[in-house]
Amino acid sequence: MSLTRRLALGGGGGLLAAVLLRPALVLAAGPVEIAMSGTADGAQVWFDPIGVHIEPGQTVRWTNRDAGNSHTATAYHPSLWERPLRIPEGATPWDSDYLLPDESFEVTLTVPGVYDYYCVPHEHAGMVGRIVVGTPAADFAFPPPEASLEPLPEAALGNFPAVAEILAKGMVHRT
Ligand SMILES: [Cu+2]
Repeated sequence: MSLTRRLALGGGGGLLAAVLLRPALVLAAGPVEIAMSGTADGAQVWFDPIGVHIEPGQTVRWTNRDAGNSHTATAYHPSLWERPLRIPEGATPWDSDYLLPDESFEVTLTVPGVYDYYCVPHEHAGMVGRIVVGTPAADFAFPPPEASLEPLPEAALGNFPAVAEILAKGMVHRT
């Protein structure tokens, strides 16, 4: 920390100090919080926000705020139950395993791109979410899924917010 302070005070290093300070400010903000929620009777379940935009190196934290259900946050990846790849090539997939009420799980995303994830027991109820890291190309699309992998149900596919909406709003809440 003293290095940054010295540069800021030293004069002539103003631009460099600004560049060095920016990541520190982002980290000071802490993880981006995503709640796992549901109605009391369990009829509806969701992630909120369902879409978030972060910068590379930021951390996302899921917390189960649903007293009546256990949930997971699980990346779409062939290595996790043979699902289609819906995170960037080379990024590390994650699986929170079941989170009981008030339990949390966090992951730090460093590879820019689009990350789709789901809740294992509630994917068919449309409990999915999307994280955009950095700024993907305007014509971004996931690679076509291999036929051997289990495709996403319609309820999941229809729930992902558009990348453009996430970039424009920073955070997309469930409608
Ligand atoms: Cu769930």
